[in-house]
Amino acid sequence: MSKQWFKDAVVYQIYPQSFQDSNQDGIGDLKGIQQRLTYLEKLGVDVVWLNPIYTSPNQDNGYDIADYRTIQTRYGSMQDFDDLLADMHNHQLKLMMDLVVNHTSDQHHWFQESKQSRNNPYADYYIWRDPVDGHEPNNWGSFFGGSAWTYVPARGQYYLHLFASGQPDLNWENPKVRQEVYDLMRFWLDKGVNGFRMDVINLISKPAGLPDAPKAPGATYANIEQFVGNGPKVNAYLQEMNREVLSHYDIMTVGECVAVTPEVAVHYANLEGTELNMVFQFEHVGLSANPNPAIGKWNDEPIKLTDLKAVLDRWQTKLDGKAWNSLYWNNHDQPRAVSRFGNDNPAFRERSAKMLATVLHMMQGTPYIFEGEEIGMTNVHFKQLAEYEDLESINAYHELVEDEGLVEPETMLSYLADRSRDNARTPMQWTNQAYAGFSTVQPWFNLNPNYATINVDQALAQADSVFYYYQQLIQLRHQEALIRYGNFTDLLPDDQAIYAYQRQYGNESLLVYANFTDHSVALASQLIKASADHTYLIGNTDSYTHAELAPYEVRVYKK
Ligand code: ISL
Ligand code: CA
Repeated sequence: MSKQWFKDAVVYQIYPQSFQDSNQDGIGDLKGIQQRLTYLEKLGVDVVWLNPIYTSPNQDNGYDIADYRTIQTRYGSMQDFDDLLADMHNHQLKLMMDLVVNHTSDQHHWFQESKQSRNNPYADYYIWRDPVDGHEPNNWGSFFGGSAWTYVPARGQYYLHLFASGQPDLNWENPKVRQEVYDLMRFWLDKGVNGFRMDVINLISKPAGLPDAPKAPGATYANIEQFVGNGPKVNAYLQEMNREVLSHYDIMTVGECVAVTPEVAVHYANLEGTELNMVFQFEHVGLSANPNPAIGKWNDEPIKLTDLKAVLDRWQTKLDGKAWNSLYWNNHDQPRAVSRFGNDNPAFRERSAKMLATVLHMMQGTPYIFEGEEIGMTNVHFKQLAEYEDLESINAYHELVEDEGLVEPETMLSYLADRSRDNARTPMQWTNQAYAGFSTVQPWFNLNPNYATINVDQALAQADSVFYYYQQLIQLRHQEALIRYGNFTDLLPDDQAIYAYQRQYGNESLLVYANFTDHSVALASQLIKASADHTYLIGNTDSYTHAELAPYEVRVYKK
């Protein structure tokens, strides 16, 4: 069972440019991370997932890699990396790297060669197509706006980029490309890294023939999010990668999978371990997208609890015994959990952050905590476009407001405030001092002004802080096989206010009752009865015998 440790682990995600600056240039770096390892140890997490730190022109904050085997200078040197890895292992922390191999940067030397001609050694490393009637080969829109194709006169052809034009898609049909990827994976694994988070890995095999995708009325290009995922050869490629690389190391893998359903995920994350250990699915964070498909994810409507429960319940029950779940509320691409699913009003922030943490950490799967989540960091609530940094947000504003006129400026700013990826990317709030202890100079990206009250120092000084609550949840997971492996039943799937579920393992039982609203809600008699022979385990108030749940209250009972 030595290869099963991923099921017992809790992962902490570090967005390196926003975690800790050690050399006072305003950008987080590897030495900064090293300085904070005792903090992570105190929290009790087992694994760190580090977003990309490789050489990159940073068109997409490192998800455009120009050299897979060097460290981006602003983060430090390879020596700094080796030191960090060794020190993490000293602190009993494992390190999971970000593997971005659906695409490279257009600055990668493979692409620099590939674009020169149709007959150089790298000519088929990317996806090139002739123009059709003088324009793009199909109607695909990129995830970041505009066409997914860019024309290169030297070849008289277009190349495919599902993301920015600076992120050309690799041609996985070419066996040489696959071997290059396996080689670079071995490079990091041989250094002793403990796993990979694989960026958009279910996009590596494209739909056969690259046909047009359905296009929404009013849109210039087709939204391909539901169209390009899970292509015909993706399982074969992952099995090959597993045979050639993954199975030779004792590591953990999680594949970020766009448009993935439990039916498909049971293959990717199968318990026989022939592909990956788990996937990141998008169904819960994709709820309350805009009703107009041409506007895509941009909206500012709250999520309906019954919809949220339906999604999470489906993943809990359909993977049980067949595959393994990942559990997350947020990451570097998502708004902050407490702002989106809880309530970041000071009256409810801490209580709702603890409630959300409990609901997630008591489920079956491997929990992921995004930096700052453990102190209840909130969305930044920017008011102007000029405050944004993320190309997805900025491009979406220009396209939807200015080019297509589909959204009013004020409305779009409200959508961005609610959903922009930049909400996750403001620097970590360590102290209430200048620049929040992240740096001593103006950081690369604005801090959330609420660092004056929401910061690590404060959390460590407050006995009942969100931080110490996460610490307890992590300890409980480590102690209780019931929490790690028990099966899952939703006790009230149709309730609009309460999420109540049961976990069972052998003759042990766990009950979780959570109020997702800002008002008190009576507990159904069925729930009171169910808990009668259980004992109280953890919760965010001391009202655990009351017949109603206070606003955002959560209680866990065990038998
Ligand atoms: O961020 C998103 C939600 O709006 C998605 O469109 C996102 O781009 C998609 O989930 C893929 O994300 C991953 O690959 C991107 C990178 O920009 C993201 O940061 C990364 O997590 C391209 O490499
Ligand atoms: Ca720095």
